[in-house]
Amino acid sequence: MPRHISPQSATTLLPRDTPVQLVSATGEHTPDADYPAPDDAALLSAYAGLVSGRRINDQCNALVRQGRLAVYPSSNGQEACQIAAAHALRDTDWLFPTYRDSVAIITRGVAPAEAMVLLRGDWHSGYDPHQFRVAPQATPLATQLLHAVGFAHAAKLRGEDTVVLAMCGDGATSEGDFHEAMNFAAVFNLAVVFFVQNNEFAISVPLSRQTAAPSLAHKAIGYGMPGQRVDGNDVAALLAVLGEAVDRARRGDGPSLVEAHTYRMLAHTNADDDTRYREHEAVQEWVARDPLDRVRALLRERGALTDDAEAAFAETAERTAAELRETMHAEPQVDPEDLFAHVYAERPAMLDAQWRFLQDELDRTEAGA
Ligand SMILES: Cc1ncc(C[n+]2csc(CCOP(=O)(O)OP(=O)(O)O)c2C)c(N)n1
Ligand SMILES: [Mg+2]
Repeated sequence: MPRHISPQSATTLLPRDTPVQLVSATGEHTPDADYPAPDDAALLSAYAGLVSGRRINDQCNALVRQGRLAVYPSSNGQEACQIAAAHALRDTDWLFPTYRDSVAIITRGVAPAEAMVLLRGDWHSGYDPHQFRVAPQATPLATQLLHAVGFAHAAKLRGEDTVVLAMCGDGATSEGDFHEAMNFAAVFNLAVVFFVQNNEFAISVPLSRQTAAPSLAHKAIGYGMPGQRVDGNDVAALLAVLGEAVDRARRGDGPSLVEAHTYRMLAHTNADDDTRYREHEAVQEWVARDPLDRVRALLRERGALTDDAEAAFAETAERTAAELRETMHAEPQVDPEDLFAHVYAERPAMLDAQWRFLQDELDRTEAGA
């Protein structure tokens, strides 16, 4: 039997025509009937996170140039998305991040140096996912969305009230895995929030070559879940919209899709030259929409952000960066046998032969040294 849905109820799944915004680019509060603004305490805590997040991004870019990190996909300009994703969740919830979401992971409690282990090329994950309830950062696009959905399905079968927030980029929405994850989550009514950071680029491919949909949030209705658009540089709006999506999931009302409109201020990674595919002026336009400036302006105007608090936030950020620097400048202690560990429960003969070959090489190098 075809399912009959009234046009009115289908419409409730559609996103707004314009992204939800609670704080303008110049720092004025713009009230919204559907999304109450977070209180000043929540905004202050978010602002502290933004200051640290920006500092971590800057530090990691420097570490790449110093040869201490192999690669760094920066979230510079996207820090509001990073902080809001972490703050929207309870400790018992789970985050499924991408390679660009280091700041969100660190905001969840992972030590910065541990979060950088993947990007230094030492291990697939430098932290214990179960300790922080953060899945390993995924590099193959959109694969983490399927893991997230499977995880939420398991949580539901166990009767847990865990909410899973799964992050991806605009480009990742073109992957089959995105489609499968959205469909499965909706059909099984799972507690998943799909959080798309639309930073307008997938390396050099602009959004206009990625989709013909009116917005990425419009994709949600096709799966039978609500989609919403939010200003991705407005941490207040992000907290409100993501908070609502998380509450909905926890109530048992199923998954939803949140698209944050933001911008990648730097190249894709240090290995990319963005001057080959975008104009400097286009990037400059986003400087005025910086996520730190607007919430700072709002909190200063209200007297909620004092000079002392600003100094304390900056000091914390500086200390975090210094600790990260120190740890990353120490030579990592690596064991070559780690290359073979954790691949198979029992090492097959072929891999064992390779290990013995390497061992022989190492022995001879040591003997010759
Ligand atoms: C399955 C897969 N195909 C291709 C790539 C190569 N790749 C790495 S990042 C990237 C662009 C992703 O863009 P987007 O999803 O918008 O995320 P952003 O990097 O902008 O955060 C591509 C194509 C990959 N990692 N995985
Ligand atoms: Mg992108």
